[in-house]
Amino acid sequence: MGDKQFIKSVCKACHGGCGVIITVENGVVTYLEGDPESITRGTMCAKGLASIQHINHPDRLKYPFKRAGERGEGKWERVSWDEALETITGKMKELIEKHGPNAICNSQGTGRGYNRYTVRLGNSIGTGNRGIGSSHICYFPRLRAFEATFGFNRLYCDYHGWGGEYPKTQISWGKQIEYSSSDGEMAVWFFEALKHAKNLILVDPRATSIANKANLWLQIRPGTDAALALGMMNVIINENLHDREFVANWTHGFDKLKERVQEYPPAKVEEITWIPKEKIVKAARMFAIDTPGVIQTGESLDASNNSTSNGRSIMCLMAITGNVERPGSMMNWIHPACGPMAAFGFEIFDNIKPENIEKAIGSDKHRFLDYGRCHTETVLRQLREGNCDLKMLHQHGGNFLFSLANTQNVRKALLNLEFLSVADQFMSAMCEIADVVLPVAHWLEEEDLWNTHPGFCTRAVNKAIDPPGEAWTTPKIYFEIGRRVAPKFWPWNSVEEMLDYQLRKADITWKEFSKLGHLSTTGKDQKYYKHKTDYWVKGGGFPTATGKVELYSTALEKAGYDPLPSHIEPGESYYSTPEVAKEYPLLLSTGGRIPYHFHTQYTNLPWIRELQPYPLVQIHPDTAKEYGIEEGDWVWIETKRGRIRQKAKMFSGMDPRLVVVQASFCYWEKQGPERVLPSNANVLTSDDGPFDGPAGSVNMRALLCKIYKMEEGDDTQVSFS
Ligand SMILES: Nc1nc2c(c(=O)[nH]1)N[C@H]1C(S)=C(S)[C@@H](COP(=O)(O)OP(=O)(O)OC[C@H]3O[C@@H](n4cnc5c(=O)[nH]c(N)nc54)[C@H](O)[C@@H]3O)O[C@H]1N2
Ligand SMILES: Nc1nc2c(c(=O)[nH]1)N[C@H]1C(S)=C(S)[C@@H](COP(=O)(O)OP(=O)(O)OC[C@H]3O[C@@H](n4cnc5c(=O)[nH]c(N)nc54)[C@H](O)[C@@H]3O)O[C@H]1N2
Ligand code: SF4
Ligand SMILES: [Mo]
Repeated sequence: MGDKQFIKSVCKACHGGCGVIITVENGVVTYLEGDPESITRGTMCAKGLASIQHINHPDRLKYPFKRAGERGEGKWERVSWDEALETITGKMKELIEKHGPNAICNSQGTGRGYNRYTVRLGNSIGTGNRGIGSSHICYFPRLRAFEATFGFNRLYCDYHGWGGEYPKTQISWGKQIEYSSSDGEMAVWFFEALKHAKNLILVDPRATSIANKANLWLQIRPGTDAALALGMMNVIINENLHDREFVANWTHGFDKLKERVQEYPPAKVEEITWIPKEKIVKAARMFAIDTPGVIQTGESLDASNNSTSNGRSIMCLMAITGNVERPGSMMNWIHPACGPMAAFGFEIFDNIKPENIEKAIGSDKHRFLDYGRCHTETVLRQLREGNCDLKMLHQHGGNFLFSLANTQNVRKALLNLEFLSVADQFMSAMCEIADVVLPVAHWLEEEDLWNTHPGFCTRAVNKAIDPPGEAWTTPKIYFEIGRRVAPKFWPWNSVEEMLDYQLRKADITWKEFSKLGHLSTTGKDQKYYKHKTDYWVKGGGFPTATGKVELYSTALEKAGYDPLPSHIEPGESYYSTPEVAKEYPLLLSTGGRIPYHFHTQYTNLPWIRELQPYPLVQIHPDTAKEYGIEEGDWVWIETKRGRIRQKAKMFSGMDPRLVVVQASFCYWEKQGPERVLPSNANVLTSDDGPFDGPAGSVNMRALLCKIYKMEEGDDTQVSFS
């Protein structure tokens, strides 16, 4: 028998976080299992376990390629890493020389644990157009709302009981944590804490898989969350159920918020949200009385043209009930000694000249975008119109042909870039239209630091096997690009030195850390009630301009926006566009995570494909009957933008008017338009606004559509327009 090794690491097959033990036999990964000693207590999911099929997939990209024909023609020439990198960085230097750094955008898809490298590269180049992508519909609106309200960018649900108490009331608000384990809160922690909870309130248009555990389901009309939160605060404040001590000592603008919530009495909120007013009152009382409580918030709140108010109103609800920094409530975790690792990207932010930040495309209209970030839809429109200052995109993971609104328009825009380079593990649809493609290693093949969102834990990603062919790890690719284009900010002699640098404050080297596995601040080491100490402000308080939790946001006011949250109707709805509703009479929501896909990923892995071979659209049985549709029928879903087909899945746990399509379904086995278009939810979405004012978010979860059964033979060829 050959040798057998057990390596501890962290799964990154989603946003990541599960501790894993990898079995390697004779240089081959033969088994993956959860690490019972890790903070995720031995749990893993189908996506993570299917990583064995991912690493061995025959279609993995193994070498760098340069385009040999027209963009998107599919002709490639294999090149050396040197040539690929010189081509990319040569173009960067040429464009900086000619137009300045804002001509370059360096971006990524969803968070995969390497955000800090992406940020550092952008900052080291000095570009104000630091990133396009989906951050404005995913997480950033919430982060910015946290910042505006509390002065720091995140409060997390205290599911851990470290302060001696678990939440008594949990609200799951537009989030399926049980599937998504996202934004720093893992399903395993949520379920553990639920055992200790008295109440679970579900705020979701659908009865999700945890609905049977909830004592109250608020079946909300998509896109009306701010109205609900304001309505709940109306009840709480008018019934004097708010935490008077916390409000008096630690908040700013309570009187103004009190005035604002008078515009949202439960009867009116019922009309807006379609939730019976009795339930709104019941939820408000439950959350205010049965404390401590937590609210886990999800992406649906961000993918809305009212994203800032969605986030802010829920945060005000946390604050007026005193559910801040108290054991069992919402917590800002203390960072471990190696916190500076997360700052690796932002520590050189000053390298971007203020005038370049000011010129970030679209940031004049959406002034609450992340620092030095441009507005994606504005950039793409300018590119299509041929008048864009941005000329080059270097993209590391992510696939905008699936993730951004209005796929046909996105593709046209990307083709108008002067230069596009993409790093990926497969020849994705975005790689297909690139000039240079770089092959990337999988997490089982790399060494890196891993910081989970909550920031109380940093872990080591340890390499189990070599990458295929000439694929390189993510840190190595960034390091090699960085040192060529901005050597001052990438001064290390090796990747290992760069990892050591990130760990310097913890006084530990990468080699030592790799063996140790993690650095965490958990249990009694966590500090609660930090606002009562000198932690943020000497003498106590929160790090905002007023030193208080800003119910009334001075930052939003200064930027010229409404300082208080309010309801804004979705851009396309029965009420805002009744004329569109005549032709498109059903409500459309796109997205809602499923357990075994990660956006476009894993439909090419046999184990995963077997679990669900086709994309599924959820339709209420009454509606299906009306349209002559049966379980398993192929159905066309059509909006003003286009149409797609998915298979009907009967689902009675939602309003009969609602249709929910699966997002990001990729036919990896096909090429060109047949891979991208047939079932892609973003063929249906609009890139035309209205956008959220401060954050520029697009609505993905509240649109209008029509549906009809696909006749036999009607699976027409699709083409790029
Ligand atoms: N398995 C898996 N996990 C993932 C991902 C994945 O693709 N697959 N993606 C990752 C990423 S990038 C993200 S951002 C997260 C997202 O994960 P979550 O934030 O958990 O979001 P979703 O599951 O998309 O949606 C959660 C719920 O919102 C409901 N919903 C829809 N519209 C509304 C609305 O207007 N109001 C309210 N209150 N609810 C609404 C949906 O019915 C759904 O049940 O998941 C991450 N984790
Ligand atoms: N209609 C609609 N649209 C949505 C959503 C929705 O719910 N509805 N969700 C939105 C959200 S929340 C998000 S975050 C986006 C996600 O959208 P993206 O992040 O843009 O999309 P992904 O499909 O996750 O990108 C996957 C690509 O990254 C590659 N990849 C995977 N791992 C790595 C890696 O480690 N390194 C590199 N270089 N490449 C890698 C994969 O091979 C694949 O080609 O989609 C958004 N778009
Ligand atoms: S939830 Fe699944 S994919 Fe995500 S880190 Fe855990 S095992 Fe990996
Ligand atoms: Mo996301």
